[in-house]
Amino acid sequence: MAIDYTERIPNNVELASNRTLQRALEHWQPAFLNWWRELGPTDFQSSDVYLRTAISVDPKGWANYGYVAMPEYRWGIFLAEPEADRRVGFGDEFGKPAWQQVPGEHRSTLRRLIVTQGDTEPASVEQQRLLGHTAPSLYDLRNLFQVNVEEGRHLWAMVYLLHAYFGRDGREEAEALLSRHSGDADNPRILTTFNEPISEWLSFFMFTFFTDRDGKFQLKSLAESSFDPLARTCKFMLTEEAHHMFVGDTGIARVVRRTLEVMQASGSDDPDTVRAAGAIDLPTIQRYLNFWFSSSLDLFGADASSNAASYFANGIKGRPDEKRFADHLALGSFDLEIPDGDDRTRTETIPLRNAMNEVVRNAYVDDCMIGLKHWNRILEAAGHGYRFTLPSTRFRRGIGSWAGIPTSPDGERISREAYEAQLPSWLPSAEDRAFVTSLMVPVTEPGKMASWIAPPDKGIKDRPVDYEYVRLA
Ligand code: BYC
Ligand code: FE
Ligand code: FE
Repeated sequence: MAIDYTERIPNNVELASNRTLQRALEHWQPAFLNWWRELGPTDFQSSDVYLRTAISVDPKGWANYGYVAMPEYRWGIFLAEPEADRRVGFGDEFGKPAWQQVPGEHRSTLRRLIVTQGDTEPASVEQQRLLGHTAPSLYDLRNLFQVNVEEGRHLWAMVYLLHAYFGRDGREEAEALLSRHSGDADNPRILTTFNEPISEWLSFFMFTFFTDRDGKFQLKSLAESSFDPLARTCKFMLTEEAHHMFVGDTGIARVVRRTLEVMQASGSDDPDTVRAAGAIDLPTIQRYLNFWFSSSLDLFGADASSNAASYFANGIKGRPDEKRFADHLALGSFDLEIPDGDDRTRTETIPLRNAMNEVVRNAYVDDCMIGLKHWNRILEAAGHGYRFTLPSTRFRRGIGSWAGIPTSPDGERISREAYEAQLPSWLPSAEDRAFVTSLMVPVTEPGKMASWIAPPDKGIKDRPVDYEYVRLA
């Protein structure tokens, strides 16, 4: 399963043995590169960036590190090793052989899921395209570009499936993935979160923590798919995803550490004093967290979903780490707390399969708590009393039973008037955004950090923090 780097499109799928597919992908390749130049990171295209590139799909030691100019990054097609005699792991077809081709009856569903997954990848690159100009350090600039090139590769992963398994409509969908654009009024990206602007680095860290983590859970669900090429593609994508969440987790931790330093130096935790010292006050960080967490919750879909039930029944999309569940048929039931009347909630019992989105969302919330505890431990160790909290999954929802239902961040139902009056204090205000944006000045001297963020504990791949991670051209 070595990756062939002598080909125009590096791959481990023996692309050279399928001329038609190879030609179709080589035709898409210049369109991708045009998209990268026009909607990928602005400028920096001739800078040398210390990037990792996949060289094998072996879970240990799959990456090579070295300086690369981004347009020369070797985007390619890498699938995890096949599993011998792989079987359908859940749903009505449990135990039958996994599918090496797309079953006709599931073709449009699979295509839709692959397109939705594929759409998020270039969307995130578009959202982040201006951030290079305000990176708080060369270390961070390198991490941004690492995330961007890998999201570009994730697009390749889905485009490969569309071209290889969905014929002409697959090729059309692959083109459409380059023509929808994040935030475009006429032709936006499919999922709401991927149309939100990411114009400063606090949002970037929140996004990589909360939204890339949705990526982790969705990819884990798709890695269970009976459609084996999809499962193998997603398995390998997950190995790249871990770094994206690391960037978010440690990024926020460093912001918190810097804020603590500033508060200790001035002896005050008054937000104005913190801001005057060029750091971000803790309540503002909480408001950004509220925004990106609640937006990312919607990415799991509706809490009661007949789509989710049929994905599961048909073996198309499973639960993350499906093997850890005892019952792969999931014929039980699930209690949902849903709004009732104007001010109450009630419990509704629905078939477990219809609640799969909620099951996965709950696992995601638990995973988010790990980061929260990490940041709170930093506050605690510094003897500070402030604690970050995750808002309730009912708060500010746009999808599912709680969509449009006014609640406080702790999930209490409140009147619409009270909600609208308080929402500006729960989410970043225009003033918060203007302040955070005002801090975004580029720092390009190796090892130096912007005023609002502490240095990382260590560099990348055993390099020192003051390594020249990007050689600016
Ligand atoms: N925004 O029955 P439901 C990543 C629609 S992130 C707008 O639950 P479905 C990454 C939905 O389309 C991972 N619309 O729907 C991260 C449906 O519409 P229709 C991305 C939404 O489709 C960072 C209706 O509401 N991967 O990789 O079964 C950087 C009813 O809902 C939204 C995937 O998403 C929304 N948030 O489930 C880079 C995996 N949510 O059909 C990358 C593939 C729902 O009634 N996608 N709707 O018109 C899926 O598995 C499913 O499409 C979803 C939604 C779980 C997203
Ligand atoms: Fe991705
Ligand atoms: Fe990612």
